[in-house]
Amino acid sequence: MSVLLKPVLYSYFRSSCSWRVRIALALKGIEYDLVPVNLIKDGGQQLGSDYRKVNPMQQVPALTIDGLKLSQSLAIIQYLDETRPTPRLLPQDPKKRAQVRMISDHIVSGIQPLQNLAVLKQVGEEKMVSWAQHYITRGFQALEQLLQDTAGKYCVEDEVSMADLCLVPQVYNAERFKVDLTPYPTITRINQALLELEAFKQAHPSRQPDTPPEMRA
Ligand SMILES: N[C@@H](CCC(=O)N[C@@H](CS)C(=O)NCC(=O)O)C(=O)O
Repeated sequence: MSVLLKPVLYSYFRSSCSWRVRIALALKGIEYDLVPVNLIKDGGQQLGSDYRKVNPMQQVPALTIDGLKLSQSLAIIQYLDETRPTPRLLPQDPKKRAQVRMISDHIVSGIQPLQNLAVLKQVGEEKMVSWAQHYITRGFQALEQLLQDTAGKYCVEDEVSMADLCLVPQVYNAERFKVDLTPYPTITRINQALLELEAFKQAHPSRQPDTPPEMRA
């Protein structure tokens, strides 16, 4: 029965983790309903008891689909790819697939968690920006180097992959924290190429149902 219901994505317009999943849904042409979870309003709607039932970790995104309740953006993207394989987001070739996972994990485990809202709150207002800049810079220096071995038009050769879904939102975060991107020409080039694609435009924070009017494009 539940398989017939439309998927529901719990998302915040500016959340990079939600954005990864929105791109996957757009690329695969999967229709869904969106439930906005405002990470700032009311002290953070992700922290409320209702949302805790959806994702006990109190983070977005979460996706209900095929009778499942999933959190963790990479688990969601990989489930979508295994059940709705067109277009593929993980290459068939194990070597390329390993590179896609390496870059995805590099961003998702090695950079983003260090500038997550809950972490920045602990770091404190005064040090927040320099902290985020430090870890994004450290991660981007390594990423720029990794991409020398893997990149074509996109992160891994010329097919859009899960790694690209992680890259674009992370660059957006870097720009928000005013990280100088000039030392990363490969990251910048790939980001620009991806932002030209319709699915990336549709999933952009400036075009979400919960985007505030002043941030709409
Ligand atoms: N590993 C998780 C991370 C999720 C995550 O960090 N979500 C952020 C937004 S991008 C969040 O909900 N933060 C809320 C908070 O820190 O209170 C994933 O990939 O889905």
